[in-house]
Amino acid sequence: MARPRIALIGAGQIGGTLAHLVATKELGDVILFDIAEGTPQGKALDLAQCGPIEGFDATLKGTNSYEDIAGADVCIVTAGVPRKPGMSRDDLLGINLKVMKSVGEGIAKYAPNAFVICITNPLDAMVWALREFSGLPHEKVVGMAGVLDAGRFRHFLSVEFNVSMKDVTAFVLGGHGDTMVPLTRYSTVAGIPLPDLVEMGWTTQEKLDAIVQRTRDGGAEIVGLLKTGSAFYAPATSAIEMAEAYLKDQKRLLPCAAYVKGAYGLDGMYVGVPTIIGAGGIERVVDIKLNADEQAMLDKSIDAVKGLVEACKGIDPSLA
Ligand code: A3D
Repeated sequence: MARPRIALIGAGQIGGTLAHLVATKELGDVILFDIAEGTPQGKALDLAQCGPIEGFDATLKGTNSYEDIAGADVCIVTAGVPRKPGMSRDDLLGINLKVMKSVGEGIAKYAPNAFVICITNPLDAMVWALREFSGLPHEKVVGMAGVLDAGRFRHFLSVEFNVSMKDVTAFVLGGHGDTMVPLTRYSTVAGIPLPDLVEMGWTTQEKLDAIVQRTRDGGAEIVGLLKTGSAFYAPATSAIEMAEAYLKDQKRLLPCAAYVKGAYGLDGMYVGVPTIIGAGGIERVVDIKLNADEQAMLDKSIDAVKGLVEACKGIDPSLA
């Protein structure tokens, strides 16, 4: 059987890291696309030369032509601009919306059967716009944010508790922004929920609240340190987990920015929710029970996403 074809639209910091991960994990052959001439070609050649040393079998091709993504099984989209210090994700909306239009049209023409994972910010609005521009089925177009946000939460918790990161699970809902909702009740150390760990004296409510806030600000903390762009290693590895779940039909339960119609009382919008990813793409949106406080936080986050979607419609009337 031929190797899967994985198209990476955007060959910047995340795109290059994605290409390396796809090759080392032997998930398939890589097509690295970018509008910058020479960048995808140079990165693809550099990475291909890791092959004999790392011992992977994968071809890597850099291109400036959408024709080369033809027949891709997975497309991971990072095209656009990242944040600089002092910028919010929402400041990127105008520029990245135009990018989503060209990317969506390219995918529709050359890779209409692909599972598409969007990473470009502001995430929840961009994945919605990308789906609109591409016209692909909703279950095949999804945004990466929850896996990363949960990964950040799990990392901070494992340091606080001095336990293996492998034993920490975490749940994050809502939009990928300041209003994201890390759910402590559904986050655990090997099944013990965080509120119980507070009662057991493993941490205090104040420390837990500070970790929740640090998770919400996790992207900005890295932007502030890097100064020239935003996080790229963990965002890339998070998208790879989703791509692998699709390619290997793993039926993983992963938090993603998925199209939600019915669940959580929503009437068709993209927002971060727990999902099952398998060969069908987003096979199920998991509608967990929220208490009044959690629902209020989610409602606030949903309102923030709706505001961004309306702003997109204002910029590009074809989306209205
Ligand atoms: P960067 O290293 O600048 O790479 C972006 C690439 O996109 C560059 O190589 C550009 O040349 C290319 N590009 C620009 N316009 C187009 C176009 N029309 N078609 C094709 N390629 C184009 O950025 P990055 O890789 O660090 O980040 C990429 C995106 O991911 C940004 O929007 C970030 O804000 C976003 N991001 C999201 C998360 C989430 O958790 C959702 C995390 C980190 C970054």
